[in-house]
Amino acid sequence: MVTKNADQMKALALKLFEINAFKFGDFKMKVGINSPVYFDLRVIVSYPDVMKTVSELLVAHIKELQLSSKHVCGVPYTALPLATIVSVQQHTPMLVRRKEAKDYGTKKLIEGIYHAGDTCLIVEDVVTSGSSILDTVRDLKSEGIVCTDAVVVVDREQGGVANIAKHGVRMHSLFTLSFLLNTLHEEGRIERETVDAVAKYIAAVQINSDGSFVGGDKPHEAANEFSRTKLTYESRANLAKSPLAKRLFNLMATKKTNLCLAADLTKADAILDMADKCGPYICLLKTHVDIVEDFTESFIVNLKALSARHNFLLLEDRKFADIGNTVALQYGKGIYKISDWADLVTAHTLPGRSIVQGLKAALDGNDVAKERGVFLLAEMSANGNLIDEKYKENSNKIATEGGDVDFVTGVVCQSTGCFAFPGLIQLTPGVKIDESVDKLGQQYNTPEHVIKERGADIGVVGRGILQAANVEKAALTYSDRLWAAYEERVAK
Ligand code: 5BU
Repeated sequence: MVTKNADQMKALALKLFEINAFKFGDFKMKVGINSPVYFDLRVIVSYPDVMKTVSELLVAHIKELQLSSKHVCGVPYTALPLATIVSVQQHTPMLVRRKEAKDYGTKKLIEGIYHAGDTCLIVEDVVTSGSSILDTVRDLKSEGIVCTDAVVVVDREQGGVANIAKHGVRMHSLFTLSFLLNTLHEEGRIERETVDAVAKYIAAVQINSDGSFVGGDKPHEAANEFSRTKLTYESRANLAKSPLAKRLFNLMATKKTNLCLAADLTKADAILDMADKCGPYICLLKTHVDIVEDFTESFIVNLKALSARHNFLLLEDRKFADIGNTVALQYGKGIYKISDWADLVTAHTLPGRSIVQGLKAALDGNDVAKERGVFLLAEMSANGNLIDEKYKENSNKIATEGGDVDFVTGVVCQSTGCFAFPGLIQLTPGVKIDESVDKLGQQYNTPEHVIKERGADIGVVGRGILQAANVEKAALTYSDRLWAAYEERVAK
């Protein structure tokens, strides 16, 4: 670890977290096991200031350690731009290792000018087992080049140091995973619980350089322990990228409710009455504003007042599905002016990323932009719906990758497998105490089933409450049962 520039190191750690160069969740790794933490330093090429800082720190590190070599060589591909900057800044010639030999011309694996006996410093972004470093070292060695040291940005502390040392290569890392975890915790970005869970995972999952695990099957058990459904809403609030997700997670945790009421009634007064009665037991009130027959602006004023009085958020279940331009108009204009009052909306992912961009565009320059969010639909409760696995996978990508993730609060879906990122909220409709179907294809599950088996964070209940003889009592029962199921789910 670098000892100098402590403030710069801390700032860089926070910046890397901010730009999603690493995240927490449940990620499939190359070695065939899931990991609670995932690094993707490929994104840094999009942030020249981060590239500059990382490469400056690498150069400082090389100087501090007095590592002198004739060449530098980056491990393909992510470390190539970093190695390039290091080479230029230090005036040290670079070598480029091809991943595959060309099948024409020179068939060379190593590009650049070198002689047998030359020394070469390896540059790498993230080290897990160290096997990628060893692949590069092997090819350099086969040309007679001597490699004794590697500078790396992040050491995941899963056996890499020892694995490469066995081949005579010393690893010097800017960051260890422990440093990153502790820094994020000190700066209030993640809970102690997350630090401990990841540390436990890392200790249990140590990898040999051939990709096998130290300790046989045990690592697989450790990998299963850290999934979004095991974490508390408080700790997930800290991991959320969307301000609305943070707010909703915290609201749920303090009010101790994960119930969303679907207020599917057609008269404004009936909705307001329901909101007043059920308000104390819900975290969200879901509307379909286009079914209200006597809509007026005062309905919205009254609904907002109830949401403030009882501390719940408003979700307009508009299910936007058009091109970005139309969606921006539907969200901000027309009779309902949804963006003026709905904290959250729902949208289909059918049009692709432009659906999120369209919604965000409607808020451009608006003060409330940071107080809005969207739930993306990745699955439906309707019997025979057309959503398939590929659609779900792509919906997850829209929700978790790219520049608009701060607007995505969660995912509307029916099962745990739709997304893994713990900073998103799973909203699951189709909840009723008596599991059944309705005449129009709705399929119901119990509160316990959706929370414990299907990964729901919030259960949406409409007719289960609206048609009850005593709606307040029904809301309390649903709220209690959903909450108890959540507490059981996260209990160790
Ligand atoms: P119910 O009365 O509990 O069946 O109402 C369910 C609500 O959730 C209703 O407003 C639907 O529009 C909404 N819903 C759903 O039921 N299933 C889905 O997959 C999605 C939304 Br998306």
